[in-house]
Amino acid sequence: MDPAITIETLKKDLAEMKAAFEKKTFEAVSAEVQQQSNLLNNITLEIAITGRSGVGKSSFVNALRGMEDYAEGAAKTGVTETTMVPQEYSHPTFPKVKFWDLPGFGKDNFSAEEYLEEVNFSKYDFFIIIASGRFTEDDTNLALEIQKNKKKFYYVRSKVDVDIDNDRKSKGIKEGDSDRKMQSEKETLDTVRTDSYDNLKALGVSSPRVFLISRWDLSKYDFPLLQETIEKEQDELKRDVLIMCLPIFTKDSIKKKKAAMESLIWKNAMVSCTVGLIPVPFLSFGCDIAIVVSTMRDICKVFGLDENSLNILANRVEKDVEELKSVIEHTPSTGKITAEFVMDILKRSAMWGAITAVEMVLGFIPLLGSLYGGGSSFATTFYLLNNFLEKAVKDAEKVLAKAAEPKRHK
Ligand SMILES: Nc1nc2c(ncn2[C@@H]2O[C@H](COP(=O)(O)OP(=O)(O)OP(=O)(O)O)[C@@H](O)[C@H]2O)c(=O)[nH]1
Ligand SMILES: [Mg+2]
Repeated sequence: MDPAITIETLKKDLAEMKAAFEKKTFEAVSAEVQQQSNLLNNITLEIAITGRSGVGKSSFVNALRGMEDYAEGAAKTGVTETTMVPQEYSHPTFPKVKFWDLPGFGKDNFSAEEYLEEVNFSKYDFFIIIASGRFTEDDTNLALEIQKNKKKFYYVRSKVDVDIDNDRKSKGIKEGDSDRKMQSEKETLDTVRTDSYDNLKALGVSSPRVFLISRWDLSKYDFPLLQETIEKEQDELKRDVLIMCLPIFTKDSIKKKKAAMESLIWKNAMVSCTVGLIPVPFLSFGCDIAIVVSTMRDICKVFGLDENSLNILANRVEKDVEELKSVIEHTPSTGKITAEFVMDILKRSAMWGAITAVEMVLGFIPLLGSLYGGGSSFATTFYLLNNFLEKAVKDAEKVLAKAAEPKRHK
């Protein structure tokens, strides 16, 4: 693996760690790091999707998981037979992240309080309340009850693609007339937005927030804003998990993922050096290669470079998965990221200069140096993972660009 990262970047990456050590004792940082290092496998995120019957709850769950409604294991849609049992659906690559398809409410004479009790509300991190037309008193009562229980909720207005299509047709705008179509779309979105605000205000909500979405394309309308809003309102660890697991629609989401991973990397590098100090053959330092391997695999998953995520993306943008894979230059498939792969990089000399530099930078945490064999175990792991991250980011940007290219007509 050739160096992809500069010393300046490495120094910047060490800043957060430096700040942590300045604020807290070594023991306190170590304890936190132990807890946070395996973030993606330790922290659960339970997301409740609720709303009246037929508003598109199950469809939204499928869209979040990047699944067709007819795929095996997808939430059943279009059927009105709902039971009072919440259905659990795991994120396709991060199983600790769960989407809960809650039963439709408002038809069984359940009060909001009874409904929430029935669906075991306390386990969810936040709620998404969907309406496909006007919001009703049922929706606002539910929101009020959620708020009473000190949980967050987000109003989502689904099926805006239907509104856009209906308006276009009623104005007599042809499918191919792209200028007028765009103008009409903007007008429809403005109208739906204003209507939803007014509608919720009339129901007594003082400053409503509503996010407009279509299950058919989460990169459009307000889904990216919804994602960003939810992220901002989570505590630090859940926010990082959310950032890591949500789909990439823009370069900005890649940037956010990178920052979250940088924070994870110094923690994982520390743990890798403390767990057992397993000596690496031929080298003068020890580290836990299994942790390095699993962090590299997580990096691939976070940036959508693993087989599963690439297939989901290919499906979403209706492209051949091989076409997307063809632009990946630096990151091996997750199956090839093994202990041998890591050892192989370690044995090559290209990076030793950089590692010496990291060791020098580490002078600011003398204790670290004395604990970890002069700092070289940490420096090596830290360098290796950040270099890998840099490369994954480059590949993720290329995949994003490729996915956005217009489809080739055969
Ligand atoms: N055009 C369009 N159709 C949607 C959208 N979301 C859902 N639908 C359709 O609306 C119908 C109902 O969707 P479901 O996801 O089954 O609704 P639900 O809220 O789970 O319904 P219940 O489980 O019965 O409460 C299905 O035919 C979906 O295909 C959307 O964003 N756009
Ligand atoms: Mg359903």
